Amino acid sequence: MSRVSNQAARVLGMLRTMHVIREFEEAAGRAWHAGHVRGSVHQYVGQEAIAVGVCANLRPTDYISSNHRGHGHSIAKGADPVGMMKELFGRADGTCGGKGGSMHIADFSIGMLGANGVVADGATIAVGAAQAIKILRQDRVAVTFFGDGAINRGPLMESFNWAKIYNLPVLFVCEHNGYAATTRTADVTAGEGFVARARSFGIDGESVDGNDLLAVDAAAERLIARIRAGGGPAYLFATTYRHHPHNTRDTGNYRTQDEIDRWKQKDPIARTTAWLLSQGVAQEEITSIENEARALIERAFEAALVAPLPSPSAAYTDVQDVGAPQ
Ligand SMILES: Cc1ncc(C[n+]2csc(CCOP(=O)(O)OP(=O)(O)O)c2C)c(N)n1
Ligand SMILES: [Mg+2]
Repeated sequence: MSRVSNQAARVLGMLRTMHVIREFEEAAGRAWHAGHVRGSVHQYVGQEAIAVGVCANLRPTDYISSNHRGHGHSIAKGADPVGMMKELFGRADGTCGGKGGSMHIADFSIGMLGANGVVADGATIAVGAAQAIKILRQDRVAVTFFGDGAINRGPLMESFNWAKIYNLPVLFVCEHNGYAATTRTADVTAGEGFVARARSFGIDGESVDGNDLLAVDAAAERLIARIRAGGGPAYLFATTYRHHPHNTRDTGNYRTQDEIDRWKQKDPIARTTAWLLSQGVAQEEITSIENEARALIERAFEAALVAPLPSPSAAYTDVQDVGAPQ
């Protein structure tokens, strides 16, 4: 590596993860359109700086929970993209044995408690984990990623309330991309809005430009340090944009091309790259991490194509049946 500051070296590592996420998401979209993936795929392209900036401040023992747009969160927390691609393809050696698919990737070995197809329900899981951390007196934090659409769902309100009442070590990360599927969230959010909603439960934090990796990283560092020190729940409100439609089934005809183009100019990867170049990182170094990410995901795609499907008998394992009659 060329001689650069410690911060530039850290940011270069984060850029690497952002590229892996982007390549993964583009490949996942191609895989869906080619018929290799059942259900639908919600791509995280454009939002990478949030998952990466937050997870860079977490330890392997910390927990995250996620939503339907969870691939980026999983990769940022350390999940293996090859296992994840196999999971999307429903293969036996996928992250969850091929039984979860895109919206239910979980990997407890790295503290990834699960993506979740039910809007806002991931928050309840993180709060439950944070409650366990507190009861067991562990030195851990839990983070939950959710979209601006979750702001109007009851489970999130219950999560805010419970987290505050019990002063739990949990960071609520709202990824404000302006839309809940085809609906503009500002049009359907009553009261003072997305930040006031958390504040009404006594939970405060920071609002950041979610496409600015350095800003997300710095805010997450401050908030997570406060939580670790016993400060209780905090809120990170990050504004961003998804480049693709809501999911691979969506035509996306409720957004103008002009709006999409304007946001693409604020692309978090391009901005991070520009910052690194200004810090003296060589272009070749950046190109090489980009190429490595592409090659990794190409390998993941090829591996997923030839991986075995689960045996039919696997349908009867991993089913939660605690205490049911024999
Ligand atoms: C309880 C519930 N209601 C509706 C849906 C259908 N649905 C899936 S994603 C989504 C929009 C979510 O928007 P947001 O939380 O802002 O996340 P984004 O997709 O923008 O990342 C909706 C309405 C659902 N999955 N769960
Ligand atoms: Mg949204």
